[in-house]
Amino acid sequence: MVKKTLVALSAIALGAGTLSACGGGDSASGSDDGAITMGFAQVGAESGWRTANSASIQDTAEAEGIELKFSDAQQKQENQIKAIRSYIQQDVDIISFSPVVETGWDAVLQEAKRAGIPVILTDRAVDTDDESLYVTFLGSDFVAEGEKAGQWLVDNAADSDVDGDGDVNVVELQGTTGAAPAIDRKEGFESVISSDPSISISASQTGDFTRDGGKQVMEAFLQSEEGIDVVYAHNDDMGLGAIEAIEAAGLVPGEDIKIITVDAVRDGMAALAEGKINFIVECNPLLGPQLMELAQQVLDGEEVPRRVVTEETTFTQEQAAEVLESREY
Ligand code: GZL
Ligand code: ZN
Repeated sequence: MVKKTLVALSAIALGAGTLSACGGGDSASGSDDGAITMGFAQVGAESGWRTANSASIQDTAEAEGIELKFSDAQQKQENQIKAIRSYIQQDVDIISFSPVVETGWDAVLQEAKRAGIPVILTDRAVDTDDESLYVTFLGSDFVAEGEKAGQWLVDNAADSDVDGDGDVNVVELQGTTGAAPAIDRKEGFESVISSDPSISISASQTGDFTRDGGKQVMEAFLQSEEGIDVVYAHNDDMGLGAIEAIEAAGLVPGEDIKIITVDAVRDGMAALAEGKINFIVECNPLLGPQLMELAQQVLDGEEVPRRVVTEETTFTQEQAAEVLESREY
């Protein structure tokens, strides 16, 4: 009860502009030293992006003196739901998570709401009609990422018709089925390539955002598909798996088959710099600083935007070679 009253008071006090920034003992926190306690339910450790994302969250919490309870769901929704329930039991001040898939969250988010614990979504979105179930969503615009990938292909269609048959034949390695980045990156990519009738997706299958998944699906595509010109992988890790399959088939990745990926993690950028990938759309995993700042603002009763979109760009092979040494992840 104490927490709710404090949050309510801080919101009122803020209105009068008198409350100092919380954290100095007058914060709405469950722990006695005034530090914020956050429960974070992470998707898993499936990719280089996820590793960098987890490090950013953990490092920032430590630097900010935020007590972080952190769990890895091995990409299983039921494990994330269990973790969120345990945070509710432990009466943390705030809950944050990256929903592995878009649907199936209303029940557990209702429980957090009834417990008076605010929720911040990071990275991936949920598909819900009840907007009151979370305070804000911090993450990338995945549709825009797909559009950027599609635009590069439209701009480079002639060079991408590797077999010269007049058609640009794309095979697609999709991310985790039902995940916001997989749904949206597909939507954005298709919306842009539809402007060029010579470009089409001849096969599309999930590789679950992992290297092994990308390798296995690409091996199957190399058996089943004739005249593959381009691979569009929803993340670098599946693209790197596809490179292994392409090389095992005696083909040269980046030349015999063009490769477009999303993330721009170090291993992807190294492959781009050496010419095995042709274009990467960045998806920034370093959400820790913005997440902890939003958490502080929410617990101080401040208004926060409903949606905070992360800044990110794209890379060609030349640009990757220039920035590789200075990349943070
Ligand atoms: C995107 C993130 C995706 C990455 C993948 O924000 O959810 O999940 O693109 C990761 O590498 O597995
Ligand atoms: Zn072709």
